[in-house]
Amino acid sequence: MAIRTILEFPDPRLRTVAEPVTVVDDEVRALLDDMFETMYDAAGIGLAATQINVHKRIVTMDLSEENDSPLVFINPEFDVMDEELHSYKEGCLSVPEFYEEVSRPQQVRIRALNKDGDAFEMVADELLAVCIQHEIDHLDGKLFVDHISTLKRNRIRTKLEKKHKFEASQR
Ligand code: QAP
Ligand code: CO
Repeated sequence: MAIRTILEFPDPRLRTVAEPVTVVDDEVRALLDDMFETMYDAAGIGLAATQINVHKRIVTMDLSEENDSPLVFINPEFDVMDEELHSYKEGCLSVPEFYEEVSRPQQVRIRALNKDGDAFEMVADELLAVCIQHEIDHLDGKLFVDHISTLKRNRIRTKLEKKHKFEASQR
């Protein structure tokens, strides 16, 4: 198991569209272990493989306080069940320290494969609905900042670019 580096906005690699997983094998399960280790280490509730520069359609999540309820979504898809939009102040491990309101459909039906490669479906609302839509966005090369104003997005880009330059100068 290993903690992987999380890419940060505006890294262009976050714009890669991820490929579907064809077989859920031990290599995928080893990647899932690294994703959970990386997500828990960073105190995240959701991580898409895209964020660790692996362009496969894999998402890990744990919405529990105790970090004892790991969820795996391989090749996840969703249908909107309730068109009504709900706004949530979102964050992202790839956009550290920035949080903005994003509106998304409040109820979705998720279809995915589990870590054994078996298909499952679940109806999601509240935080799970927000999180799966946010993570599927990552697999499609999108970020929550794409849902806010250009002005706000550009401010965040400038601040993170400054932080990255500073971090590079300290190495
Ligand atoms: C995506 O986000 C999400 O800025 C998961 O300094 C966000 O785990 C789903 C995090 C909102 C639903 C609602 C962000 C940790 C974690 C930060 C995360 C930070 C430390 C974000
Ligand atoms: Co994110």
